[in-house]
Amino acid sequence: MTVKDEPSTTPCEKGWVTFHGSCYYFSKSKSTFKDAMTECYNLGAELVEFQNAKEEKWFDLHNRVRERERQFLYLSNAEGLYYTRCAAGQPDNAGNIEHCLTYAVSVRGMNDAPCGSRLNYACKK
Ligand SMILES: [Ca+2]
Repeated sequence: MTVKDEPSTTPCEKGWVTFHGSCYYFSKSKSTFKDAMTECYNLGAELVEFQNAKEEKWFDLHNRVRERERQFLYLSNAEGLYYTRCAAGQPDNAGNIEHCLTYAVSVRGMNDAPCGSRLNYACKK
């Protein structure tokens, strides 16, 4: 879905943050998983999906310093994930209704959560 037709040295648009050749947009509002996916798609991006531990570390640090949000919706699809590190005890599919993945800054790891939960999200392109 992501179209990468710009050189990695291209600066990100206003409101986006650069890291390793990608641009990140941190939502100011909270959305359901479905709405967040649509929002990112409309911005020509996708929900954030870490490719490796370095990216996760940067994302985590960035949020601690600047964004102060506790949990982010995270891209999860049927194609499998490149990189996941779950928080302790997760995924637990609590109540049998947690079918979407989030990144929990507070515990530095992934957590499964209900898809209808309204959370912050980050788009990446
Ligand atoms: Ca959970």
